[in-house]
Amino acid sequence: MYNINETIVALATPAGIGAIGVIRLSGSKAIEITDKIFKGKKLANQASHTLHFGKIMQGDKVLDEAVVSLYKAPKSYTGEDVVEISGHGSQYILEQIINLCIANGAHMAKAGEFTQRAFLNGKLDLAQAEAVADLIASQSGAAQQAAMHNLRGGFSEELKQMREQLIQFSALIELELDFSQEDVEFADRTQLYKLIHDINEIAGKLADSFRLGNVIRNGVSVAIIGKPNAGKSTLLNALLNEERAIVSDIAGTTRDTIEETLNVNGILFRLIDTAGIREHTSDVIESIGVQRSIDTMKRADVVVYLYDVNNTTGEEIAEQAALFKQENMNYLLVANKTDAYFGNKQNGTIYISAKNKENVNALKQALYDKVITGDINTESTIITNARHYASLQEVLKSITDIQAGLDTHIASDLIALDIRRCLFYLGEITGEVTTEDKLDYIFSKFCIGK
Ligand SMILES: Nc1nc2c(ncn2[C@@H]2O[C@H](COP(=O)(O)OP(=O)(O)OP(=O)(O)O)[C@@H](O)[C@H]2O)c(=O)[nH]1
Ligand SMILES: [Mg+2]
Repeated sequence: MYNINETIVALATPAGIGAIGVIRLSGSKAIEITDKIFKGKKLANQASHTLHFGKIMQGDKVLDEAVVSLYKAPKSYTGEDVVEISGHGSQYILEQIINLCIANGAHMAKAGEFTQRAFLNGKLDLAQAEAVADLIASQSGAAQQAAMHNLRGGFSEELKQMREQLIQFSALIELELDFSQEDVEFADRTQLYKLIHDINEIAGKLADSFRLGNVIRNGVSVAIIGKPNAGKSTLLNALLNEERAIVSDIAGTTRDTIEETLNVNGILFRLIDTAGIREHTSDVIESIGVQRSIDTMKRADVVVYLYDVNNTTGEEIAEQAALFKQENMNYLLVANKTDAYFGNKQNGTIYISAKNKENVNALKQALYDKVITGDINTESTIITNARHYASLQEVLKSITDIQAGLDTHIASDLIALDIRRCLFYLGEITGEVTTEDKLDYIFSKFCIGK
């Protein structure tokens, strides 16, 4: 539980050694507290959005030389008075500065508390606040773009407008209930129908974008699976363009899974090299590795089945493919060692030479195409948040009920109920409807200092 009256402090930059480290304070006493430990101009008398050089004093000892940035309420990230102290990036110095702030009345900020205050002060809605966390966590171009789009308002505005229109209808319908004896209709059913139709379309499109959003936000896990010596580790190295995994002509070289990330056109792929799968091995460690490979394969978003084209029969491959299909897996068949192969090529199979890095780019593109259909339109809104997705599903359900109610001319009070349900879930996304517990939960997933 947060106490919004407290002035909070936290390190805003990562812990560790850096050229500078930034400590951030927010709250009504942010400037007063900083004035107590800062030797330079009196900050309380300075204008907002100004920088001040001075000394951070620990009693009469100079602890550090620092630059202080001032943001006065409401023109700051949180909407409160905010001070940022940029000191030298020594963990010791930064800890001491934080301790000084606490000794002078500041409280250590909890995870996400700065952004939660920004939300509570109306600087951001909930979906935007969540986009801040996504932006910080983004590890690829696509993730950054989607988060940035949502931070700038993305779909919030659209949802808010729909919600407001629906509120008007809800009010009119509830008014009808007061006149239920007189059989009047204040709410224009044709207009309501149109609005419901629009909400259905927009919410449906947003919900559909979640599959892609999930890929963008969490990346795609790719298990490289196959028999020993197929060239899986060689392929991992070729994809990464780096000698990451040990390669040898001894079957059973890779024992444990090896995971590395690869960025393809802005999408993050987590490649997992696995131990070659063979049924009969007396080696205990190898058989643990084989079990791990099977588990990895089951969890992966995409399975790359790699085989040595020179010693694998068509029946074997067909059998594998049937197995993947039966398990509903997203898979690619990849034939390796084409440098020593002169036979026929099958449709639907990618032929590569991992050793000579031949056609490896085609495989990268095939991986990308497996998860992304068409271009990622960076300007369109993509839902990346499971919470939003869950709420949108509920919006869509209530819309179906409203529509059915209108079609069958059911009583207004029942329609009013479904509309309220729809309003609730629309409002939940942007935070217009929320509870303190829910907020605490959402913001606790943030990092401290944001
Ligand atoms: N000619 C040829 N040899 C390859 C190719 N790719 C891998 N090899 C060779 O095949 C052998 C096995 O390669 P690895 O990458 O260790 O095979 P793996 O599938 O990881 O094997 P395990 O870890 O034992 O399951 C090595 O001698 C590689 O040099 C290729 O494209 N062409
Ligand atoms: Mg290997």
